[in-house]
Amino acid sequence: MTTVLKLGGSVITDKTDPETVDETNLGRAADALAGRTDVVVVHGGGSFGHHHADRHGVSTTAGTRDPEGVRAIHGAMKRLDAAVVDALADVDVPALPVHPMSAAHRGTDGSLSLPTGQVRAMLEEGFVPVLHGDGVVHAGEGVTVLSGDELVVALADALGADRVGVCSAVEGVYGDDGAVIDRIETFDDAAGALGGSDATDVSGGMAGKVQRLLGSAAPAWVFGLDDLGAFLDGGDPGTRVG
Ligand code: IP8
Repeated sequence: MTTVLKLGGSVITDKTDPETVDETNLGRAADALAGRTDVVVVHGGGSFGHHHADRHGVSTTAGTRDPEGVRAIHGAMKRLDAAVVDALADVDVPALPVHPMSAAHRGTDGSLSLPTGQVRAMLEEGFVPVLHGDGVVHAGEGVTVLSGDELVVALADALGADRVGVCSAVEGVYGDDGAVIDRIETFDDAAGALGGSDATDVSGGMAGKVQRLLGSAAPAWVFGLDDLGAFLDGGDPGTRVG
């Protein structure tokens, strides 16, 4: 059984402080992953990617042709990826970095082309690939942002994954009444309750997340860090999307 898991940038970094890892949360996430090899990990940008993307006016649709800006975004994401790989290595997870910008591209319509043969081969050889939100070359735009949410869906579909998990800074998707919604099957189920994100987030916050996850062939769950172990054990925590 293959699981694609996103560790939200808000979980593993301090989003209010540029390029700061939340070591406690990252350690907790790594502990939950200890002993597992049937998982592809993707992490978001948090205080690493989003500040740079915002400063250079780059989003998932608006690009830049400034190579320094692109290197700043990609370089920050590589630093965060190295921190995630190291944290996983510390608990003996056979983690290997995979940098999407080196392989992916978008067409003029924004559609993503993402080779995944290397990810599949890593899994088959017993490694845990660790990908991340990144910059992506985009026909007609230069380089735009490739969010971790888009990556999890593309990976889950390409790999025929059984489950998608999005470990976020909240316990699930909240409804109008402030309670976590058990299940979202259509965007309308939660449209009223889905707001933006508090800190700098160039990829659309919870609304964008839910919209992308609804496009996944595999069922997805949005949950908080306390429930990561339960999710990896096959449980049904937080909000099921799809
Ligand atoms: O936090 C965004 O990934 P996300 C990555 O998953 C960058 O949306 C480069 C801002």
